[in-house]
Amino acid sequence: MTDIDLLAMTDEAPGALRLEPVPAWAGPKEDDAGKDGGGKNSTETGTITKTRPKTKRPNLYRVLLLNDDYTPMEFVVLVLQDVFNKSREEAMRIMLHVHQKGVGECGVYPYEVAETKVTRVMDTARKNQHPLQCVMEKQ
Ligand code: TYC
Repeated sequence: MTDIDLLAMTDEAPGALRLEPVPAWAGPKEDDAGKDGGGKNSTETGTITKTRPKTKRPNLYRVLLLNDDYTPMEFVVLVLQDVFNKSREEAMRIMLHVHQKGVGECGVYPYEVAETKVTRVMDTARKNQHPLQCVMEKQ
């Protein structure tokens, strides 16, 4: 895949910076030009470029915890505090939600951040021999 293909696939929104060539006919008027006037005897050469603010929204992923019958509630609360930086109260609320509903959201992050958090949860659960499951889904 070429860079052009990748560019075409990018989901852009207002705000980001992007350099775009401006055709000669769309360039500055004589009044706007540099100190030589930019008129028909102008010595200015080169491509005129203009910046336009653009932002790229990152693709976001929800990180979800799944309920099971064996992982201790306290372990889930500690994971939520440690991996997802939740307060004790918020961690308790999320854990109870997952316990009662079967699934619950721990946070929404760009792809690589979400992936790292899922890995951290799964690694710590496995090390402690708990069946806790954590998944991510595109928002
Ligand atoms: N259901 C578990 C229990 O009763 C607690 C639990 C909550 C497990 C949330 C996993 O994602 C989970 N010990």
